[in-house]
Amino acid sequence: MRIGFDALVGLIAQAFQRHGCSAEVARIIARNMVTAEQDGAKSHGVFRIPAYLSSLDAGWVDGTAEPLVEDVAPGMLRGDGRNGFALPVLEQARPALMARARSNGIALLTVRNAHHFSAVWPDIESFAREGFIAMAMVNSMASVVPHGGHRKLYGTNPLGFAAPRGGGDPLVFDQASSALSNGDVQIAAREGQKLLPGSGVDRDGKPTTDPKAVLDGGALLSFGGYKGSSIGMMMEIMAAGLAGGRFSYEVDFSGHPGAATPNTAQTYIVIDPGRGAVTDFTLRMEALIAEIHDAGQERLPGDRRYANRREAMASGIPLTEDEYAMVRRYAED
Ligand code: NDP
Ligand code: PYC
Repeated sequence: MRIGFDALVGLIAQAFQRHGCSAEVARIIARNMVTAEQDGAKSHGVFRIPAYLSSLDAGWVDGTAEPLVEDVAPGMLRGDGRNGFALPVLEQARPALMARARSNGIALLTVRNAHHFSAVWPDIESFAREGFIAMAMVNSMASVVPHGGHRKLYGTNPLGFAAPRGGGDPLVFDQASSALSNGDVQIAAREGQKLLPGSGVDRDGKPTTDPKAVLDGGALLSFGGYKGSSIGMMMEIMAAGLAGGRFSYEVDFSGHPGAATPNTAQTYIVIDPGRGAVTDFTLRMEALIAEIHDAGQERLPGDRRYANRREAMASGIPLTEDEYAMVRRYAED
């Protein structure tokens, strides 16, 4: 079946309000989740509803938290999620962040004490639509073994990057620093698929391609060996370290059965490319992209999502009958 964006947001927001979120927070999370679903980012779409709601039910995350955003330096804002979700903090800080980037050339927002449980491209794509370069750095809960190590320490810690183009959709990539995200491991387990070799280890530290073994006491590996491991480390430093939040290994769900969302940290950097050395940054972007295509790379990061979005905007967001039934159940129960 297919469903319209606003109708799906309405149902999901209803579910979140039923589970203790304020109307504003419910709307922000629901819009974010439907944005992911619309783009075919299934690992962070409606699939996430039960885990979000069980975190709320466990009293682990405060769905009514009022974010605090402090002005600490001309190019720096400091956010505190007050144990709520991260997205309301970014939403509150967004106008000031853009104003600072315009006046200073660059602005940075740190967010501590906040739960980020989604993809990061929705956080930054809109900055690029306003003409900015933007980056998102997020740390998560321990599920990745540092390179050569023997226990999980880093989160799957995504890095997002967005830059404006000379027309059309911005160039955006958003990638976990692990071989794959926890969300995709869960989907692979549900669908009986194997993981690629080199993705994870089982509870004894032995390489495995079985997603259930990774989830059942095992761990993920970084993408690209020691290089990806260093990116994962950098996300810990740039998110938790800089913001004063929890490192991924400091997230302790044990007192809150059902808790799933990581209470960690995020850092966003927004840059005005007009302050760089070129007169028209987007012309340089187009020159680079033309060369990338000429060199043989057809698909750019974001192309798949944008194609899904166009189709969903024309014909509705595709959901399986099971997904739709799940959404309705949570909205109406
Ligand atoms: P993928 O490996 O699926 O994709 C990573 C990036 O590469 C995307 O921008 C994707 O574009 C692009 N891409 C994929 N295949 C190609 C290709 N063949 N050619 C060119 N570009 C390509 O994502 P991950 O599994 O690493 O991460 C999935 C999501 O999980 C991310 O959105 C991330 O933010 C989220 N996540 C969130 C966490 C959190 O703590 N909040 C933790 C970990 C992950 P496209 O999207 O268009 O396919
Ligand atoms: O898919 O790895 C993941 C993830 C962690 C937090 C949110 N998504």
